[in-house]
Amino acid sequence: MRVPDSCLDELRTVGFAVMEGFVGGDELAAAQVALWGNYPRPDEYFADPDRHPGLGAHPFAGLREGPYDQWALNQLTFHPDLVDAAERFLGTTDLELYKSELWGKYSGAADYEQRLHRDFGNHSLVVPRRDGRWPQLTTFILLSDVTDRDGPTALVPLEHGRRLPYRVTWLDKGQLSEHEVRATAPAGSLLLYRTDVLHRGTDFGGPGRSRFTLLADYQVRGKSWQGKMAWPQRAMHPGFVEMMVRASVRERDLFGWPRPDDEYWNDQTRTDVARRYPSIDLSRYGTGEASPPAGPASPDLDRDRPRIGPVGGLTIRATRWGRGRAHRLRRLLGH
Ligand SMILES: O=C(O)CCC(=O)C(=O)O
Repeated sequence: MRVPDSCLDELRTVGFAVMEGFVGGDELAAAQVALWGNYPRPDEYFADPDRHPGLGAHPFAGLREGPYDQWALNQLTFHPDLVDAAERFLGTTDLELYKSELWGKYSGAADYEQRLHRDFGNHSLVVPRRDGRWPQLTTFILLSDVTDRDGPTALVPLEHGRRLPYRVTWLDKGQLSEHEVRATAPAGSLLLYRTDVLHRGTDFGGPGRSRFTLLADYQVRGKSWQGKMAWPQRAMHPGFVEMMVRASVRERDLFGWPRPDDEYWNDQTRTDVARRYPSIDLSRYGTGEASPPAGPASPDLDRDRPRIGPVGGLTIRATRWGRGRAHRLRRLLGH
């Protein structure tokens, strides 16, 4: 479901927002089933936790970097409504998916209680700009219900954290706890927050509980001081090959794939890339077709741009890329 503007406004002003019903139905069910290709089901785990020592080695032991063997999970990390929300929040179509992680937690496996921190510590070499330029968007798609007893993320609205300097250390235990808001929501919800917002993981409120989330983070493409994962380092994973074969030109772009008009493409690279990714459709690469160009990197600049559309229910901005997108959409929709 499309992330409403009110959610993105909240993200801008409060620093975080929770949207219920972001995904549901078959999409959510397929992702939930796919979890069991990566983790033991909760009843299996709790029947004998000692059989799964790896999950309790430390609080981050349940983290799995993308891609995954399951398309149902991979595809959620660039769900069209997530990309659309990232485009609107970051104010540009020139984006990259800079991290995906799956996180399974089981009560008693580890102590998940954290102290408040901001995520820029390991998402950036420097610090966020306080004027909001080049923000990073971090998201959690909840794949299980998260009640107060299921280790919800606790977040502090920006107005209470803003005065604290941008340190990369964790706050003292209990500091600002009176302002914490817990992101409780049903499975299928989306938690969005910024890397300058204070937040922390919390522990479970009882035995036999578990929490499963899929994290997908977006930023403006090409800022060398920001990021977390290097996709080439994950490119030999079979899930990555499947993702690139099934993804659209736009979706590949989110991973930093060379754009259709990049001078990288020639007969040799098209032939050899097609060997590396069997059955990939490279027909649009190296054909002189315009690439998704760099949009403005400031939300304020982009928000003021004139709009084309709506086309197929989407409001598209009158950028070069927007015009191309509108044209392709109209062709697809037959008008
Ligand atoms: O798992 C969570 O709810 C938050 C975890 C977190 O903030 C972190 O590890 O940086």
